[in-house]
Amino acid sequence: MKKHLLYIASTLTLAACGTSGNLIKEINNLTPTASGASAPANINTAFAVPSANKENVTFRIKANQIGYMRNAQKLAVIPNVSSTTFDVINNVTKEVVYSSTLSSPSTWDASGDTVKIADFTSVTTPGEYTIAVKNLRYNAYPFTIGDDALSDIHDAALKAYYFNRASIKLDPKYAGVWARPLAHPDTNVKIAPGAESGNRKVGDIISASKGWYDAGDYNKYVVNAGISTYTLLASYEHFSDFYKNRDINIPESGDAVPDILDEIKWNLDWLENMQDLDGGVYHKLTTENFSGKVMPHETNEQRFVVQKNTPATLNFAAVMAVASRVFANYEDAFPGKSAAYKQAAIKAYDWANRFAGIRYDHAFSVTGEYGDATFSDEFSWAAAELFILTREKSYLNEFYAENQAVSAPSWPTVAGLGFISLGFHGEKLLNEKQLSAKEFNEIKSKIVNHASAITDQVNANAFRVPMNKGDFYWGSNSGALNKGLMVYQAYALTGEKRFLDTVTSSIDYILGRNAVDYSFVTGFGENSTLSPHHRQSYADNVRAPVPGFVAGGPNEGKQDKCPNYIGDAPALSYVDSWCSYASNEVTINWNAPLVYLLAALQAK
Ligand code: G3I
Ligand code: 9MR
Repeated sequence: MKKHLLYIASTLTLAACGTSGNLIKEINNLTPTASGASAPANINTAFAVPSANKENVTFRIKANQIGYMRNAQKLAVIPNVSSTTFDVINNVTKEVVYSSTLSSPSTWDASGDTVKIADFTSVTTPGEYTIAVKNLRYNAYPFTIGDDALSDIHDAALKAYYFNRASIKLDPKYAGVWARPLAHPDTNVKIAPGAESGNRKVGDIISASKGWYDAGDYNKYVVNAGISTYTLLASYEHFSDFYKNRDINIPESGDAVPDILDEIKWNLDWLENMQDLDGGVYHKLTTENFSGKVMPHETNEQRFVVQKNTPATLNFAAVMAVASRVFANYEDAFPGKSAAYKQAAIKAYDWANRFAGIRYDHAFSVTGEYGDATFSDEFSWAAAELFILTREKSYLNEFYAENQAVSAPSWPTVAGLGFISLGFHGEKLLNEKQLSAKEFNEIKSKIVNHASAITDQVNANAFRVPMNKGDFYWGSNSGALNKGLMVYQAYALTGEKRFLDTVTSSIDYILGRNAVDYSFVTGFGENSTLSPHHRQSYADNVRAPVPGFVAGGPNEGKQDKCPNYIGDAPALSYVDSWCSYASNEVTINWNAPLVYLLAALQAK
């Protein structure tokens, strides 16, 4: 097994194998060294890599540091040296297995780098490899080619949600070195000023347990939970065979329900309690201020539910509608849940129609804002999901009335999610005559045209990645992933390989084919994110960060004003430090498309 995958795999299966105690102890005692001399041989040697700066990233080969599916496109970015060829080397035999010509140089305006492309798509024999180029001091970080190459990282990206669960003790059996006591039971949550209604007064207590912490902070936000929960539900709905027997070692593993649905249900259980009796949904469950850099059980500030509003309520309606159709197949395990989700969705949608223009008012607390000013996309998405669930034409009419374009989704821009669901269910709706052929074709062509534009952009890009100069905002890595998510829908509808190549490029970008030379997923890759803005990772006295989280990524806004950003260019605006909440935080909405794409590449 690859050494950089070892500690995560051992943590995922700690209880089952019982042999990894020493390894975990080694991780615990590990301290970073410049030389790497103290790093045990089987540990992620990222600890040995000096912190990145522009000088030491320029002359690295940038490639996916984890792995490629056997039949996937395989590209690496090579600095602009005089060599015109490259070699792929088998890391075990040290033999050159493939040599070919580099592309001509091309410049990426987002980073200022002039680079060449090495294309080794035709290497399909499973194994451990690296890439070498004459006159370059460093080879590529080692990577795997094989059908299982992305298996462990997928499971870790999904398991990251377990590590961010509120209202539960993380048992060492499941959490390994990242175990922690129960925190935030959230059974004693106050109605904040502005959140009162006929039957609930300011200061009244409600219970809204469970759910996932949003991010590096410990608050829970409905808008962001919406897109995150949807994307995980879609991952299950689209790749249900892939998830059938996947065991990610969470407390529910081994029950009659796929682990991914058990994990999702943890958040649905919370979301249900964020709906007021009148159908409206609170924006967030939060403290007034962000907590200190402490473990969750070390905080004890009062938590509140804050202001019902239109976008939170529509996010809730959409997710509950999807949950109702997905959990309909698990009636035995969760009797009555599907029906309850349906009722909650309809009630929320009706509330949003009655109160169609209520924005989030950020007056009460300074924690996460997730403020959104335009709600057409939320209406469109919720209507699409309610149509698929109920087959009632009025919802389809409302979907059309919003007249939304397909775009890569993000927390404030969710129209694309409705198109994903309609694309996936389109064939069935067509057969049932719920959609006309014209309607289905129109939905398909909107998705395909969008995916073609992204794919053309990738093919014209010097790094061959789905990132333009203007794409480096807060959470840019989720932008790369959500473009892949949308393009994958075109692949599912057409089977065209060029779309799958773009999806592979999204993943490759996140795992190392980027200007800063990082694998942005904690615990995976020789040079991976080590110091995310994640309170648990910071405060737990474990050197290794909680694994499986993707960092936000380069953000030219640099709102945190931290020192030591790798560079000023947009694609270089990243620093792997706790300080950098604007480029190095983790959140549930950024991890969800990572889970989806890693499943998609393996399940196709
Ligand atoms: O709306 C503008 C758009 O018009 C413009 O083109 C674009 C280019 O910069 O910016 C857009 O606004 C950005 C907004 O996100 C919407 O994407 C802001 O600049 C940007 O500062 C804002 O960042 C958000 C950040 O909170 C600050 O509010 C992130 O998307 C969001 O992911 C992040 O979320 C936080 C939570 O509040 C708290 N929990 C952690 C989480 C992650 O850091
Ligand atoms: O830690 C907070 C992080 O979770 C948020 O995403 C971020 C933006 O809202 O804010 C962080 O908190 C910072 C605060 O906004 C400003 N002072 C420093 C805090 C981090 O240490």
